[in-house]
Amino acid sequence: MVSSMPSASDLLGERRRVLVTGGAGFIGSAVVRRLLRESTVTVFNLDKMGYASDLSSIEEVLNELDDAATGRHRLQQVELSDAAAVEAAVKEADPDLVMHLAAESHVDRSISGPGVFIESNVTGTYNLLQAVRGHFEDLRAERRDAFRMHHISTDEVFGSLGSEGRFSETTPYAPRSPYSASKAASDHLVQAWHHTFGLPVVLTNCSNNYGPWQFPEKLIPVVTLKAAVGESIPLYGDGMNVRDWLYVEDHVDALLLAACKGESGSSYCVGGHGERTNKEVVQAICQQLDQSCPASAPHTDLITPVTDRPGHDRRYAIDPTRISSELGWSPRHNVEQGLAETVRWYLSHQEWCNKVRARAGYDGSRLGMKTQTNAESGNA
Ligand code: NAD
Ligand code: TDX
Repeated sequence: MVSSMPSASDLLGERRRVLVTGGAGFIGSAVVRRLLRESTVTVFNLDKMGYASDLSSIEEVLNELDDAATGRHRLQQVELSDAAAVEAAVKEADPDLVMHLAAESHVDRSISGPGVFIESNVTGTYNLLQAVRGHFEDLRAERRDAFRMHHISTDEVFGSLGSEGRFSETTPYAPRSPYSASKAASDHLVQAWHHTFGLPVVLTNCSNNYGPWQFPEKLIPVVTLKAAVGESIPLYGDGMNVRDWLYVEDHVDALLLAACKGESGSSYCVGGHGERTNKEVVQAICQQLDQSCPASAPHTDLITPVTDRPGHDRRYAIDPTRISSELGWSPRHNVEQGLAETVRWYLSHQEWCNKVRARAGYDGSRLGMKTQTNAESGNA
């Protein structure tokens, strides 16, 4: 670890109780692991335990730590669209800090079935804001001063870039998928609760994360797992769409800094100067597989251009100047190292991938080509 990144314990200071929503998901579980390893706070993990949820990584950490750590992780299986359940969970957690990561997160699924994105990301965030606002207003003065609600969002709220420019905190919102529109709506709700009700909030908008324990439906795990078994690798459109890749642990660094040191009412853009075309990412994975599991033909032969994602954003890129200069954040992994580690991890955790895919009833096939209508989703 670089010396400039303080430990979670140093950052949290006097805060003893942290409510993490979505703590059974990819990024949320990385936050929970860090809090358990690097501090003695009690973590309330509010998650509906949906298709992308899994607690194996947290259980591994609890097994490494002493018995007392087990009591520091409290799962609250709660659906955010249930206002009464959310209110009860916030009361039980009695948090000094809320880190709100729970959301439906896969763009392709938001095309096939947008309804759950509105329920979870918009209504869910509204219910959480109302419950947290009630909690904040009841806090004693000394806890109120340090209290923050940190809303974790995405660069996709800013829309699609051409070949030039980068998103920053002043970029106008222009979401273009059901997922990004639902996240943009939640960002606006969070800002409104700050301005109207005085709730102390911090927002972060991050670029594409990658790393271990991601539900295998997104680009890097999908490509690695398909290439490993010789299946064709679906590359959407011309493969020249650009994403700004950030290793998940670097995102956790940024989240802890923003949650604990960020200025109330502010937002911070997070990205690691990791711009790559999808084609470059896929080719790099194939080259690594050529070395670690050589086949009769190069793995790049498996790359298959497929029909583009509807409304596919062309390019995302983040200017992280603000979080770097104000909070001292910088990424600790470059894409080459991080990607190589991640590919090795998926190759050695294929059993876990098979388990979570089977539990979710997901066979790895293409998502997001057919839009669900009201009649199909039961809203007619
Ligand atoms: P994920 O899909 O892996 O995990 C999300 C978790 O939230 C799941 O465990 C799920 O069960 C839970 N959840 C969803 N809806 C819920 C509801 N209604 N009630 C309770 N729990 C619910 O997602 P992730 O990749 O870990 O993303 C976490 C957050 O970070 C999201 O808010 C996402 O928008 C944001 N984000 C993700 C990325 C990325 O590249 N993955 C980048 C930037 C921002
Ligand atoms: O099989 C695939 N083939 C392919 O070409 C898949 C799954 C994806 N793609 C392309 C689409 C995108 O241009 O790869 C790129 C990355 O796709 P995803 O992994 O689905 O991520 P993206 O749509 O960019 O969104 C991600 O980053 C921002 C997360 O899922 C969001 O939660 C986050 O907010």
